[in-house]
Amino acid sequence: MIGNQGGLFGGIQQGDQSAFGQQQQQQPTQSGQQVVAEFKMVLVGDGGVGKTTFVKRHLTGEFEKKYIATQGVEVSSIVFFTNHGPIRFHIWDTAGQEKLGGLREGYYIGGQCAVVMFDVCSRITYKNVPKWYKDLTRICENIPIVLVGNKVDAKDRKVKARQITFHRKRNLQYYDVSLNLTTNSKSLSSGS
Ligand SMILES: Nc1nc2c(ncn2[C@@H]2O[C@H](COP(=O)(O)OP(=O)(O)O)[C@@H](O)[C@H]2O)c(=O)[nH]1
Ligand SMILES: [Mg+2]
Repeated sequence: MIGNQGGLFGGIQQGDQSAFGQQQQQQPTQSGQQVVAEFKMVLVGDGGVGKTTFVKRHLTGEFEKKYIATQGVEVSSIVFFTNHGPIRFHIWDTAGQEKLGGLREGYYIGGQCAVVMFDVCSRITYKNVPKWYKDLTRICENIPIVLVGNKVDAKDRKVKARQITFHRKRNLQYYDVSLNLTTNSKSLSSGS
């Protein structure tokens, strides 16, 4: 547990832009280091593409998970130790509402960075990327976004590398990844 009971998460409300902002008092990490920055990161993309797996994949270090019932959202706070010092990301993941259509505004509000994910084995999930991007940027106008094609370990890849062009138009970074722990493939966090 990170010692932020009632702190960062206690006062979250829809539209509360400052809930994760750098101006908030930052809680130290378990090892007592002061985090140098914290950010709300939102995960978007069709159901089944691997968003929740992405979160689970990063739960090896320091983290705290909170379910916000009113939003139907799971927020995992994960500290990444970088050259600039410890940075905490509050990663927002849906509880499956994306399968029913769009997400509520509150999911996006205050988002400071985002991952738009699709599954390279499912063409429809790539086809829906512009829709997710539009929903996201309608509310988060100018935030860093990475496009991620997941499941590159799978044998029946449907969306070929040359077909992935959306990021070029929008000037986004693109990563081909596998979040599958059983394969020793590329990892999003290492960016390799
Ligand atoms: N083969 C493969 N399966 C994956 C990978 N990442 C996630 N999955 C599987 O895809 C399914 C959906 O993943 P989940 O994280 O629940 O997707 P979400 O609906 O976007 O949160 C699960 O059965 C995962 O185990 C991957 O990199 N490779
Ligand atoms: Mg999920």
